[in-house]
Amino acid sequence: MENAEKRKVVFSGIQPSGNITLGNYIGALRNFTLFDDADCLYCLADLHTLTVRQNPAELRRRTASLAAIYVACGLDPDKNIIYCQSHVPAHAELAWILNCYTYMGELSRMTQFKDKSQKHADNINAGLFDYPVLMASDILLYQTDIVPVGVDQKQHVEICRDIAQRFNGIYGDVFTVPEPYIPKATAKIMSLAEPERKMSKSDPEDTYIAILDKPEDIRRKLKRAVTDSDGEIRFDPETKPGVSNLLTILSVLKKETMKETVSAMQGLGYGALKEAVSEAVIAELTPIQQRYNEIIADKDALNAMLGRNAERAYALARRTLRKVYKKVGLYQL
Ligand code: AQP
Repeated sequence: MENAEKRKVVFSGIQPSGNITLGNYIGALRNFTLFDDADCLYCLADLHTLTVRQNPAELRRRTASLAAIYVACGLDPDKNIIYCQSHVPAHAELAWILNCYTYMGELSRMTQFKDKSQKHADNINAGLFDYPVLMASDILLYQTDIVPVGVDQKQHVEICRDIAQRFNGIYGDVFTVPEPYIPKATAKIMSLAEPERKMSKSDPEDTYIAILDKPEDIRRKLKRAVTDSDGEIRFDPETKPGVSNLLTILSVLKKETMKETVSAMQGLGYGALKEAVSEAVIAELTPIQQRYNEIIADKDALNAMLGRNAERAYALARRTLRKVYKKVGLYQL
């Protein structure tokens, strides 16, 4: 009975590793506001960004910017715990323990590791390999029930579940085993330049729309978005990935079904489709940008919010960490 009434815990995060994209927004961020009746934690995953070389000043700037974006997108920082991962040392501490319960073989199967190793062949560091263990720690520290993510992170949530189940199998029910929350239709927004690949914030600027892009940049980028040569507006991600990506963005932002969007666009040219997508994106992002500008202008208030929320997060994380230390046999005072 008690369990049935327990509020669900929701956890997710985004890395401040570049300009936050429309892909991050549609695939993840937008869904963070759906869990009104749960206890939600949303972190700025700054430790994760170090797996790829960062410019330190840029990283600091982007971290504060991402905090302001979270709030501007509708996350109330009094209701949701919005905090910086590196401000809660328990993330790194639990990661060490979980490293000892994770196998090299399972980590080497992670597609993100394979992709990023190719992308950063001169810096295939241990942190990049270990990324999923830190992510498992993020999630498990808070006894998380639900993890809203884009589909590219599904494999990482699965390995997190495996680690939790393995640990629980040895020591009893220490961790809640989380479920991913991945709305199918919007799980993956594709690159504007190579619509077979996902849109990523660490790719060149013209391949993505950033949440903070100006209207003229949004129009310019969408005008140049790669489509195809058959000229028909049809949803078919296999043979028409560029057009299908534009249709996905349009239907999500207009809150229509794909069928409605396609029939509204039927018979029009790609130019009209791109114009419609531009208008929808600008209409969605303008109010977010207005709120963002107000929030980022008051750095003291933003920092105070992050300080307060890091303490709230740490208080919760410590409970799990203490339990884990005890279970594995670390000497307690
Ligand atoms: N293109 C996308 N479509 C849908 N969802 C996406 N996400 C990322 N790209 C898309 C989701 O956004 C959340 C934050 O991701 P992250 O910052 O932790 O890392 P990522 O998945 O590696 O995102 P990027 O933008 O591709 O960053 P970089 O370039 O730094 O690696 C996640 O929930 C992710 O699924």
